[in-house]
Amino acid sequence: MDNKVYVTRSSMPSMEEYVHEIEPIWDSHWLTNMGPKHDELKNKLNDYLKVDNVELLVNGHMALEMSIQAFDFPKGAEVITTPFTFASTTHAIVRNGLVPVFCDINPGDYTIDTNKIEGLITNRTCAILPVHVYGNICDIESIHNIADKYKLKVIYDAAHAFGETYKGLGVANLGDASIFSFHATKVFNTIEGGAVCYRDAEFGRKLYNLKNFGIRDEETVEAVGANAKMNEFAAAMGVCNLRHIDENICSRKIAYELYSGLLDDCLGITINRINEMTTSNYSYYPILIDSKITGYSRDDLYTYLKAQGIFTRKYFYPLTCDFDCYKNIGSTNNLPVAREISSRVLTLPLYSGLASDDIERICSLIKTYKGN
Ligand code: T4K
Repeated sequence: MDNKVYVTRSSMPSMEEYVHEIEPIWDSHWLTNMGPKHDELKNKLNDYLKVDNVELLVNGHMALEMSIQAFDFPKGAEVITTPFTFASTTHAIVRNGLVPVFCDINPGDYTIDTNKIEGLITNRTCAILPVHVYGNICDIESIHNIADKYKLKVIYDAAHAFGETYKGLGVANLGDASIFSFHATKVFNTIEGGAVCYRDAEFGRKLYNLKNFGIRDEETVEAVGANAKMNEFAAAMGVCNLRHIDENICSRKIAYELYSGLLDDCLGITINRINEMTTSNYSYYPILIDSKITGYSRDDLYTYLKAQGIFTRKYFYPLTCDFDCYKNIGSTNNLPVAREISSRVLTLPLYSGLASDDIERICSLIKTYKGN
């Protein structure tokens, strides 16, 4: 019997449901370039996320990269961001010819530490790019106050925060733009895919253009765009998965609460507490290991669980500023909390349909492990 458990598992509709959804594509022969499924998903997401403006893209990364491009920041301008994230966040800044300026994170929810942002602002700063990491919503009030004071754009990497609300407001409404990932590993997937929710109609027009080579009409190309369109098969997967999103989040919640109950009294293990103002999507289950108490390190536990067929992940280690490709990026010394969390965090398996037996086995392995 294969009793391997991975950090996540893609949510999928039944095969019959998906086949039914893609049948019209065989009649129309319309496979991509903003076809009917693309538009249907876009409209449905407008309703689900309660936003006025959604643009669909080929993946979350291009959603982020093209959003930054659509703001037309001057080359070499600085973007204040977090290093405690997936490679995509930092790459999207650098691939636009901009300079990431890394800010430390909070020890409680691992989002950007807003007390440390102002000290990083210079006359070259053009934007703040925070991440709602693991679906933990950033301190948006402070971020928006700083952005207003210094006239900076705010672009949220909301790749982990699909469908969440903060104080009753959908997170997709936050900032000048919020970017979502619909990758296979996410709470809501279109196989590969992403979206940008935004405020300004002119920004939306530019973004739409950029994702289609910058083409305005058959004879006019007005910007150096790329090809970042969502195809019809991906959109059809999204239409199906959106039908089941609430039950999937509910299943994740049950798994999340089972973990939290079982690990609550585990000495040396800190669990991620959800902010009471947030309705969570339960996208990840990070724990922090305090080796002074447990007697073993995060890496020891990772290796031990792997040997038992439990494939946890070190999301997010290393910090992006420590990647080989960013060795000469400038000062990255003042990130004590990010460094500490990154060296101690382990993300446990969490997905819709994860068996309670598996969660109990994982927690029992953690609770009985004494180190090597
Ligand atoms: N911003 C942030 C903060 C992000 O976290 C991400 C992506 C992005 C931006 C960019 O969005 P996208 O361009 O990806 O839409 C995964 C995902 O590929 C990536 O989307 C995600 N963040 C990141 C945190 O995790 P890997 O390299 O760890 O994935 P991988 O292939 O090791 O898969 C993890 C597990 O998921 C597997 O062990 C099994 C399961 N799985 C995987 C795939 C590919 C499935 O069940 N089905 C699948 O099809 O990056």
